[in-house]
Amino acid sequence: MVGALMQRTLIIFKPDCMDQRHVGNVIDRFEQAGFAIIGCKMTLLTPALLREHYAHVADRPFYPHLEAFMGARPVLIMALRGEQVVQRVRDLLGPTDSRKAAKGTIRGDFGTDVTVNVVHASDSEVNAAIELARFFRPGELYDVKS
Ligand code: IDP
Ligand code: MG
Repeated sequence: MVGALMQRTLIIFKPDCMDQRHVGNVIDRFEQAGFAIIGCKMTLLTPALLREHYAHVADRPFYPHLEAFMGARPVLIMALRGEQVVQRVRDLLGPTDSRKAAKGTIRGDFGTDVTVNVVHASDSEVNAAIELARFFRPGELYDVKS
């Protein structure tokens, strides 16, 4: 499609999403929106990796709680590709605080609070590139056309 803005974004299915088995529901929403899965792995996020990934909040009082939550169990990490996928996934998630997220959004339907909020998604195209490089080697992403 001429002029279509194809992008990639980085998704983390957070420990609450894994424990409560909402992964399938969340992937279904991404697939229904037309996004393609171009990479996937499962990993236990280390304190060092979390401090890097969450550097923008690492000096906030809640950071130790966030690090403990995100490192509590192995999680699925996924790369998605699609038109305007960065902002459109953020729209599907809703705001950071699940309690303020509208019903029909992923956080509004499955989230608990401001920390325990189901899914991480990159917030800009620049950060998506940085985050994808943090979690995937180039050969681990498959830029399928569909
Ligand atoms: P985002 O995930 O909606 O992009 P960020 O501001 O990037 O939100 O914060 C990263 C993560 O840190 C959030 O998803 C949430 O888990 C946690 N977090 C953000 N703000 C707070 C807070 O005020 N209290 C507790 N945890 C927070
Ligand atoms: Mg963020």
